[in-house]
Amino acid sequence: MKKIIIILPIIIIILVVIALTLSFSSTEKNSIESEIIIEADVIMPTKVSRPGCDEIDRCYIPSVIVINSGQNVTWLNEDSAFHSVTSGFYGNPTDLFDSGHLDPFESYSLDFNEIGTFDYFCTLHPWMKGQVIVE
Ligand SMILES: [Cu+2]
Repeated sequence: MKKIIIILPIIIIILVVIALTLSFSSTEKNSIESEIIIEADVIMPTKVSRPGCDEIDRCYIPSVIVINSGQNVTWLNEDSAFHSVTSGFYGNPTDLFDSGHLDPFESYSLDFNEIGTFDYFCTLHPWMKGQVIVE
């Protein structure tokens, strides 16, 4: 009987320590997950899968980006729908670049080494247009 009286508090202490360790490690994990930030130069914001963003020039933000030759542009799809970054115009792609369908929160990066104006669009949403100007 005496043994049980001694062992029981020890078991309880061990269980409490295990519970605290588990809860600490899970909150640490959550804070790390929420700190994952994808840096992007151009974003595809929410709701651009419906027409209307073109009227306020906010299908890609910014819709026109000016960079220096040799620089890189990263696009990030912040919408819940698929989008693409495809060179040219809807119905008239130029085959210079094509991200394919970008999943929500998927990003796409490209180096621009030639000076020029590069129009692009979304293959799924004809109203989505953007431009990269390389100086
Ligand atoms: Cu789109």
